[in-house]
Amino acid sequence: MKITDAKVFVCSPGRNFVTLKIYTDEGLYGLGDATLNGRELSVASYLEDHLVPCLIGRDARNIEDIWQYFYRGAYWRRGPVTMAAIAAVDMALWDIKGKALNTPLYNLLGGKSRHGVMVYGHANGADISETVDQVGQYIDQGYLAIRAQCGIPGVKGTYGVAKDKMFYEPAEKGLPPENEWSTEKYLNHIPKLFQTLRDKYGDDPHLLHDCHHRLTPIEAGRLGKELEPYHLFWLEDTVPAELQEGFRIIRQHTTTPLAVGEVFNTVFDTTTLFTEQLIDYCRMCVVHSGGITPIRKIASFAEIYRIKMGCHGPTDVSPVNMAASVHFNMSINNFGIQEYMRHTPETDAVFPHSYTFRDGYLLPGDKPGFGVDFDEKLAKKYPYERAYLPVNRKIDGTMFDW
Ligand code: GCO
Ligand code: MG
Repeated sequence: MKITDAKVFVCSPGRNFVTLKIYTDEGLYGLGDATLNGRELSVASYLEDHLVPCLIGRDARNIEDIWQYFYRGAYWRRGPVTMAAIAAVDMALWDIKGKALNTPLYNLLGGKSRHGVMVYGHANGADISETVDQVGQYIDQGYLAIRAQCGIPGVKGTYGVAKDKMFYEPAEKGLPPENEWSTEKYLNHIPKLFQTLRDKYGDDPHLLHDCHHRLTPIEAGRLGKELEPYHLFWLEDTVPAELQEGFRIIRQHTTTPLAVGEVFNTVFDTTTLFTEQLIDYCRMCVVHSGGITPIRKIASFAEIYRIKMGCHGPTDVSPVNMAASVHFNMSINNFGIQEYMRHTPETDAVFPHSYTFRDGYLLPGDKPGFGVDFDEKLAKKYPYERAYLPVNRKIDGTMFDW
């Protein structure tokens, strides 16, 4: 089965997405997601200018070899742009294989390990009471797990507090907006949020929280310790993700489960964390870690250390990635949870998909491959619009992590 063509589409049905479509001489095509928030056009160029020319004429069935050709065969490796581009190729080839064998992807990855993929939704509010109400709304919709973020008094524009409650979107059109940050105020406030949530909703809902890489290891240790009475499902991205050794300090101070990995690109980002058992959940994303082929190997590596997968699934990757992630999660034993931020109706219309949400779980459906399509005609109505994630400064103006 020869690859005859591959096209890259950049569209913006509510936000920007980069989509790869690979065509074969047997009339089958496959879809891959290549979206990298705020850097979409770099990945589109990487694909169009550097990968697509090398793809034409290759046998679409040889997924492992094509992955190694683009990763191992290249001198310049790793990094989010490279890995998102390789991931799109890899995803599209798995989609084609599923269609060629007329079976949903999870069957090719070992079959079902569970009846559905437990997901967590994003509750957020300007203050504690608004967030508490939002958590209640997610519980009412059947969610079993909810991430809770809230505004910090005296701080403008805190991470995770959205303008649109249901369709949280961190990027903004135009140039990067500036947010404000105070670690002191944040650390004093967040335990109160979780105390209120447990008082109101009891022990059952799984509660999660994302620090978005803003703490030092000892600050993370303090927060984890103060949150212990509220038994979080996980505390995410406490320190900058590059600082693998920092997790040793956090672990010495708290039993709150730790999650990290949404900005990781290869297995080499995980080695210290896995082998020293410094985290509980690996949050790598199918698209940003090079596709289905490598993330399966990463999950197997994590399994040895009893670390579970909790894949990144924000609105800033497309339903193609979400479907790939659901199939992958269905198949592995060490599945923990899947992040699920709902896409807007505009996005869903451009990417019709067979996965559905029911009673706290995503179900993959039984269409062959990923079960996602791409409406090219509709996508043309939504051209690319420049948009950036915010940047972040301390209250005194010092540049900080966003
Ligand atoms: C999450 C993430 C996102 C990121 C976003 C950046 O846990 O979902 O932290 O909200 O900020 O994906 O592009
Ligand atoms: Mg996060």
